[in-house]
Amino acid sequence: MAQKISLTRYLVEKQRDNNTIPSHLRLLLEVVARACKSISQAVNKGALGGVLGAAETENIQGEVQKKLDIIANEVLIEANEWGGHLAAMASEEMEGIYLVPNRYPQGEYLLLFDPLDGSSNIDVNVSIGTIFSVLVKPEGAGVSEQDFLQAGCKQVAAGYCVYGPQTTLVLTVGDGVSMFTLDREQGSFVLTQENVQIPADTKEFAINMSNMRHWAPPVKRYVDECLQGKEGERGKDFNMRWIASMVADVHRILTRGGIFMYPWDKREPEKPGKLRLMYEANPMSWIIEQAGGAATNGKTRILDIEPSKLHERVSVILGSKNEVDRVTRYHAEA
Ligand code: P6P
Repeated sequence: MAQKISLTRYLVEKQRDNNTIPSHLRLLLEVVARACKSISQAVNKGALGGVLGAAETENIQGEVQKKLDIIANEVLIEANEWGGHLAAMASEEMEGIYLVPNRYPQGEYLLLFDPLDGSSNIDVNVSIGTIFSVLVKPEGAGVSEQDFLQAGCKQVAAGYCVYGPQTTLVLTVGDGVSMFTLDREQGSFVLTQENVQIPADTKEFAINMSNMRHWAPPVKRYVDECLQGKEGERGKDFNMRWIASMVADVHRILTRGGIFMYPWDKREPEKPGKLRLMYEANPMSWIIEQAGGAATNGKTRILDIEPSKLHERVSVILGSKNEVDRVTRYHAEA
């Protein structure tokens, strides 16, 4: 039986191989993974842990927070603030950045996260997840929100942990995508897939169809062609999935291909999209690109977008490269 490679061994060997992962980054990733294990435990308790349902608070997006949103956020803050690897953190659940308290050493990295993405699925026992992104703090004294406003191509690590039938951590540090499955008996993440590759073509699309009447014409054109099946322009039938949990939809696409779309729509025309650039679209887009896929906002490569606000939103089209290229081309032709 093949020897089990733990996440710790994987990261140590990456650090040993020409320092692909500097020691402080390795510590950061191990701490985040440990926090994800704690979140997984809390999620798995469900009603037994008294953690379901809404808290009496709203986040910066004006969304009612779930108790587990707050728990997951606190777990990530408490796990990461003491290690000396971070200067500050930013979260979907916090309006401003969180500075590492002065009683702890300050590090060179910035950690951004959506502590529990897809939280509308928590109470109905459908997969949810944690998304994280790591940037390097620019030179200079102190740290401010401005330091976080870096394009996604500047990330040094990105990943997510999906809390589903398995708890799986997916990670890239810029040399491909690896997957680690939580071995609950050992209490550690074990390498279960390396060099993940997304098929360039697919027959499966993911979008919330109830918004169809609000879409821009290029998106409607693409989905209509998928629905026409083999009698139509595409000459093949398509399947549709929508889990309403980006982490779960992206994990399926990494595993068997597909295209995920949460595009701009005319319900709130001033908003570029629903999903957040810094801690949802950027980490997921890097992972998708590292696995041979593509990610645009319909017009621009998501990783090239220069952010102007910490919580800014973006239109997301990502997954199998040939399909994303097609939707992007339809936007250019519109
Ligand atoms: P809708 C979850 O709230 C989320 O941010 C993503 O994880 C998911 O893809 C999307 O929103 C679902 O949105 O409008 O279909 O409920």
